[in-house]
Amino acid sequence: MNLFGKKSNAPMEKRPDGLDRLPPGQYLTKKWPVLSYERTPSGIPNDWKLKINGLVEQPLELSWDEFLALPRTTMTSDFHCVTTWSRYDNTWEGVHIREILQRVKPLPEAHFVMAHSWTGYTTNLPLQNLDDEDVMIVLKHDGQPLEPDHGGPVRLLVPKLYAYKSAKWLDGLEFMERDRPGFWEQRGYHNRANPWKEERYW
Ligand SMILES: Nc1nc2c(c(=O)[nH]1)N[C@H]1C(S)=C(S)[C@@H](COP(=O)(O)O)O[C@H]1N2
Ligand SMILES: [Mo]
Repeated sequence: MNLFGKKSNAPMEKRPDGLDRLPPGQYLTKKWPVLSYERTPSGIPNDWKLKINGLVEQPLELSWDEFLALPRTTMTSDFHCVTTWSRYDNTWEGVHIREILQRVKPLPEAHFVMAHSWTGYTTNLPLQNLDDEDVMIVLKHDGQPLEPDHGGPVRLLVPKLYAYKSAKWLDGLEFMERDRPGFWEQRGYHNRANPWKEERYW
């Protein structure tokens, strides 16, 4: 049994690379729990801008309307929380991270990224983990606008890492040469967060 009163119910499905679809120590839920340190903000700030800066050739500040005008992608992926729940087959709509990367052009010395929320939350990850085929800045989940509790109207999504790397209420991506720990990474969560290696805590 675990926190949610359920036994592990994982079928032994495999990914194309041979790893189990369900990472070790995880159980499946159909519900979508909410996990936030801070209170859900009452809405997006009037002066919200997505700020992409640091070690990039072309820093970018997008207003809400400019962000909404970017090309959209829809993708389905699994979501894994470090507190051991996983939710399969989430359909996400939003802007693919490569739409952003191709515009700002990270410099060769950019190796890490800090994602920023307008609430003050931060999370860090290697550029290699951000620059991936399934990473998006999302606006919709299963066809509905992303709920405020889940980071609506706009959050980062990095499906291959534990969900604390998927910053809710996103307003910035900062490209860095050296790694720096984000909010949970300073408070005991693992810096890398690979679910298949159970990189949960330090
Ligand atoms: N801004 C912000 N983003 C956040 C968090 C947070 O506390 N604040 N928690 C992280 C953690 S630990 C998890 S598990 C996921 C949870 O996302 P959910 O609440 O949509 O399930 O959001 C991540 N992003
Ligand atoms: Mo989490």
